[in-house]
Amino acid sequence: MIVFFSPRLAKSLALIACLISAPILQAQAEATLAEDSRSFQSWLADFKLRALSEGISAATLEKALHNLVPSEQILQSDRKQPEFTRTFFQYLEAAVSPLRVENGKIQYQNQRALLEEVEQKYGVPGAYLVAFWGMETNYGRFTGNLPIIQSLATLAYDPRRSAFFSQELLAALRILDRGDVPLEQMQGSWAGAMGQVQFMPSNYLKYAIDGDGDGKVNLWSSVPDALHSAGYFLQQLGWQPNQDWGLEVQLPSDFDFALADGKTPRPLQDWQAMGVRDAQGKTLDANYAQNPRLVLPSDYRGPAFLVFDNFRVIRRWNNSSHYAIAVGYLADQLRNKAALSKSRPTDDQGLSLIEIKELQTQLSQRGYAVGEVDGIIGGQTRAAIRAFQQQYGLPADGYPSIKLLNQLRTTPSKSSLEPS
Ligand SMILES: [Ca+2]
Repeated sequence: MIVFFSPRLAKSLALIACLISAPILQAQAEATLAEDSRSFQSWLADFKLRALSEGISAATLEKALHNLVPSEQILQSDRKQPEFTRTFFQYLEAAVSPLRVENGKIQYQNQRALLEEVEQKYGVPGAYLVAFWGMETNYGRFTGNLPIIQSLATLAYDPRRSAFFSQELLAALRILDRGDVPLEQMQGSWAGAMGQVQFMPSNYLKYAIDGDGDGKVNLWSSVPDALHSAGYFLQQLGWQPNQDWGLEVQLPSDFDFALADGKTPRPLQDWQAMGVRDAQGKTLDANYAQNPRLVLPSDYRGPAFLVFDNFRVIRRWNNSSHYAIAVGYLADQLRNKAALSKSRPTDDQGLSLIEIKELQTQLSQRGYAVGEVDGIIGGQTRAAIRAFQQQYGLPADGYPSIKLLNQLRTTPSKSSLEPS
């Protein structure tokens, strides 16, 4: 059973109780609210003991946890499931907007000396550092304004992922204890990501660097600290110097789109033999990384990318292939590389949660294994879509679309094909 902290429910119960003048109900509602806060306070008391035993000073705990109450806003953010999925093009247009490219070019120029210093040290080219910085906080313009200690304490108290967030809360307290940043400045995202490159507290402890040499690691106010930290973090995640993230390629019209699974590395000459060319239609450069994977983030009409090891490094920072393409593409734009060769199709539209569930149900009813009908497009759902497309002679891009859903709706299901 999930114990759900819900002051709003308690408040509405109290309101209903007042309206119908039922003193008993009201007393019960107030009791629930009091119980919620008592159980948070008793959880917090235990947590303080643990933090003390792990070496965090009493003074820091006293200051940081004083008068702390859980935040309902944080719990709601944690439980929110998006109603609509964004397509690759919708995502990319927001993530790599002309304004973000323009501001990125200014930073790429302004921070040149610092970026060269960081590249020398950690092997990560400046354009990528600026791209991460832009993706995470719009070059430090928006680092999040929620108090980190309250967010993490709420999520650590909530049973859902308590162990993970308790560790992050301990790490955040350790950062305060070290004196890197004052409590008032320690603000960030609802999930606890902090500063100009949005590090979680445990990564802050492990990877954040004092880039400006003032003796403190402050990822909010120091750009040198933020960019040195991003460089060191990427190096530790396995960044390959002298290698790009990937590149846009052209596929022949009879290409087997099922090969674009984003997972299977193949020798460069194999892709070449299958007719894969660079976006300008030229032979693949033999200097590219040797065993790239093929990614098709939109449908078969959209752009295709051969991606290298650094693509996987970017996904270790944030495990999303849309994010990884956006970082790589933004870095390319900062270096004045070519824009994408494909533009957004007019019928490009993300599916709603309900439509994805229907898609999964329709596939499942036709004998294609989708796993759980959960409204999430994962590997199994994509494989089921490909199998359906292959059976009906459609390009097997594994891409969930309204068109595909309509095709499924008009395809007889297995049960209706069987003789009654
Ligand atoms: Ca510093």
